Amino acid sequence: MDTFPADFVWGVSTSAYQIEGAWAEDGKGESIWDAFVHENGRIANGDTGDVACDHYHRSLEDCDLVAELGVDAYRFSVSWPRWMPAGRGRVNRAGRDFYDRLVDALLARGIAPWVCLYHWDLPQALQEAGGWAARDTAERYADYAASVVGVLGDRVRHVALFNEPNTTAVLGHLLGIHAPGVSDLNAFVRTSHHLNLATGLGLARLRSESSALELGTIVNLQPVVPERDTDEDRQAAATLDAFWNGNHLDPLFEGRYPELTGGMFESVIRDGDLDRISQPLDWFGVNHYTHNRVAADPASLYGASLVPPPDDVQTTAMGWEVAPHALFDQLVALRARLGAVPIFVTENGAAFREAVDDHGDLVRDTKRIDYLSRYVREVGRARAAGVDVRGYFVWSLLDNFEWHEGYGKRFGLVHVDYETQERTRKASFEWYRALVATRTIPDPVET
Ligand code: IFM
Repeated sequence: MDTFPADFVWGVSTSAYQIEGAWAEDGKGESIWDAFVHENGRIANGDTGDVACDHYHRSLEDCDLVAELGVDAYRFSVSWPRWMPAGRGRVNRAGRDFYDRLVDALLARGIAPWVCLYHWDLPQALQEAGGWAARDTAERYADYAASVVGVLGDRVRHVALFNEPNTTAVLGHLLGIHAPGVSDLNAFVRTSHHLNLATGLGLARLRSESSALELGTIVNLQPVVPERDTDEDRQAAATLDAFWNGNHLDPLFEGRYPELTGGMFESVIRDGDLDRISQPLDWFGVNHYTHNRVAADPASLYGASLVPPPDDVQTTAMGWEVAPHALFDQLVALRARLGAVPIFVTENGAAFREAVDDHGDLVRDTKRIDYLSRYVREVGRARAAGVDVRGYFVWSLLDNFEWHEGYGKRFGLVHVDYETQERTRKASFEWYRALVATRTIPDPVET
């Protein structure tokens, strides 16, 4: 179970806004994240992604790091406003060329580029026209997707339509802690549906452009666990599960919304939408970090509140419980839902407090190695149990801008000094390199 076959895909993931910087350079349009981070009080420590890891200017150096890791694949996202500044119409040549060069640089190093078309940075111009709450944004997305694939599709095989539509819907439109900072049930419902619709419209459009593409999409899936064995807590868990997981899984794979939330969508679904959404996928991506404990809470929106893990349970710097078995449970549960669609774990990783040592040559991130070893082992266990998991991507290559948490939370295999932009490999980088080279989970004590 600790050894994986030669064709299992090992990778690392990043996203445009979290690493690129160059937020207003070379004709790039403003994104909702650019606008959001420049509002006072939105982001911890007043951080912004204006510079981030300066990847826009250092992409070749970063491709060298990916090559040194020896991974098979690198998943990055295209910034919609860098590609198409107004969200529609004119393509920004400099932005297009940046991604064109990135793809070539990866291929030249023997790394398969996995392109994600949307990792949360909607063009601000489209937000001003209604954002995801407006149906038209789904149509604009399909045009943008076709534009990217029209340029990169001759060299890229794996394309992800979305990264975590559920995070955009819940954190961005219900809780208001992510861009565009909206907290409104109606906007949430419309956004959720239009993100699903955009997935379906995008899939249909890209299929009509090319039959060589492997098209998939990615949802952040965290099992929801009732805190107590009571009807109330079980109901609370089922409701949160529908809001977080089901609202994006069920329409895709079953052509319907979950029973517990379905009523909310009646006013926004148009005839034929559920057929438009439930297009066949070539693969499905799971981003997974933890599970959530919940208790009934009639005063809260979903009738459920998150319960912190018990004191004796290990948590990451995000406060997320380290619960590797939840990944196994998640993958096994997905098998029944997805049928024959292969699964890739497109994100898994952890932020821990750590420091570059005195010599500045390595970050001894033993907790991350332990976390990754335990989670990868669960992937092996799921495969042994018959789940068709074909790859695993660590989040993330570099420490980066962790959304409303700013730069304080470091997920990278590579430490980034944000003052100097110096990259320092962590012990987990060496550990992952050994895993990829041998296809076998290394013994953590040897690293
Ligand atoms: O950093 C994020 C990423 O952008 C999406 N998935 C979860 C990660 C950790 O929070």
